[in-house]
Amino acid sequence: MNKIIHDFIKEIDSRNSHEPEFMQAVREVSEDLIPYIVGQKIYHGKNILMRMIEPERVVMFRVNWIDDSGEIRVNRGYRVEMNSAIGPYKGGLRFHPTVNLSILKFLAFEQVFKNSLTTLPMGGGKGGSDFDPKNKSDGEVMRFCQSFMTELYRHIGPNTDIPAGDIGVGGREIGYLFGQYKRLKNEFTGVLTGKGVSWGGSLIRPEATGYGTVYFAEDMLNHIGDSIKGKTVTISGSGNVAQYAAEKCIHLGAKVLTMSDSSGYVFDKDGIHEEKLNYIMDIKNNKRGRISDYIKKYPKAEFKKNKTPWEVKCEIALPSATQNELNGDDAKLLVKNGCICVAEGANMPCNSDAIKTFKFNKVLFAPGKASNAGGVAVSGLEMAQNSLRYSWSREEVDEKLKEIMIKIHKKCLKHGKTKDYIDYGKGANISAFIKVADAMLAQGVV
Ligand code: NDP
Ligand code: 2IT
Repeated sequence: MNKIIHDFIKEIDSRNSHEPEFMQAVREVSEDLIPYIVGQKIYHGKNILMRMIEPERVVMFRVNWIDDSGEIRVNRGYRVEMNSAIGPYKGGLRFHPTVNLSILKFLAFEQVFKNSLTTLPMGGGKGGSDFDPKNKSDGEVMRFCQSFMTELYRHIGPNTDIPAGDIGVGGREIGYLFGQYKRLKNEFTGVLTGKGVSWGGSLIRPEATGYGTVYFAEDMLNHIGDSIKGKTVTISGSGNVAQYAAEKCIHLGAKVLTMSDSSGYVFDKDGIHEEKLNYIMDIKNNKRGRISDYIKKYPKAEFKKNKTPWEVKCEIALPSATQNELNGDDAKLLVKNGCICVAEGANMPCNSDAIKTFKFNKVLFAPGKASNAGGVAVSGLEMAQNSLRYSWSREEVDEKLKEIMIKIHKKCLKHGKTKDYIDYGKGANISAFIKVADAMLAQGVV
């Protein structure tokens, strides 16, 4: 078996060796899937995984825009349309200076599996740009978004490809992107999700990824007769996912000890309670400031410059910032300090060594494609509401989100349960694969 996996990875690597994040995601999935596929007559010998690894289409384009000083700027835009077997391409847009094809292909590949797990009819895609929205004026962000959409609009549509937010793309950016799409097409459709509630957005969409991650952690703990209530939690990031993960932890009676950004983390041993979290939301969302501003208002807390939160003793860790932000040494420290549960709010935040450490030590570990699927799931519910020309209440959407997270948990159990451990990664990969592979087989070699 190891040889089959090795040869397969070697072949994929020969085509994608310059794409380390993409190869990392492919390797993790292949190690779970190849042993499964080999034992299944209907999938074996059909090159099905190879077909899933190759994007159906990638578009790359120039994005010119003019900054406030009148200078012409050039960025690169992308959309990776990975797989449309079970529905139109669906996935976020990331605006961050580190964005490149490797990162977007890894995100699009993971998205295919994640979207399959949600039970909703969505294929997978991802896009974005190396544009950095930090320290840009609203006018600059608007002009960039308009220029980006002026090319992207011809590749997307409410039944073709439906982008949403990700790092650096929140409500403001979705608004500017939607405005430009509507103007170019003269159509008011659900072509993007994460829209404002008064213009086609869904209640609970901003909260969905963070809430869903915590619901999933609670499902894992409930399964072993435990719960989040009273537990200590470390969270990384202080953006959309981290903020609402923190909010749900607080609602469920846990104590949130940390939040972070790319300059370091804050440690508040008294717990980041609701009022403190509101302050963080104001700093990050309205003032577009830094997490270090927290200690100006709460001087009893500490700011650890250029450090990550994993050195803080906790029972639950929710990495919710970015890929590969938690490595093998971090994982060892978390285990040593008594951490029993890790749910990924971000995409691939734990590197391969970290995952191995968690599995070896039988820590409950949820991969992002399962635990952070609540965001895209509510995007799917936003699409459904747009098609119905109707909107559901907060309670209705939250209830549907909870049900979806429970269903994902059950799917992971079905294929991930071993004698004394639940391998949520394997369970998620196999469950997600079956739905996509069956659809691909039914649709022929296309
Ligand atoms: P935001 O842009 O709202 O926030 C990102 C946060 O992560 C910020 O605190 C940011 O800090 C930090 N961060 C970004 N890059 C780095 C880095 N290289 N090192 C350290 N910290 C970093 O993004 P989201 O909260 O939406 O996304 C966070 C993660 O969750 C991503 O992995 C995304 O793919 C994933 N995700 C998002 C979903 C969504 O619905 N938004 C759905 C599912 C997953 P700083 O401000 O300093 O850059
Ligand atoms: O990674 C993700 O799932 C997202 N950024 C959300 C995608 C979406 O279409 O809502």
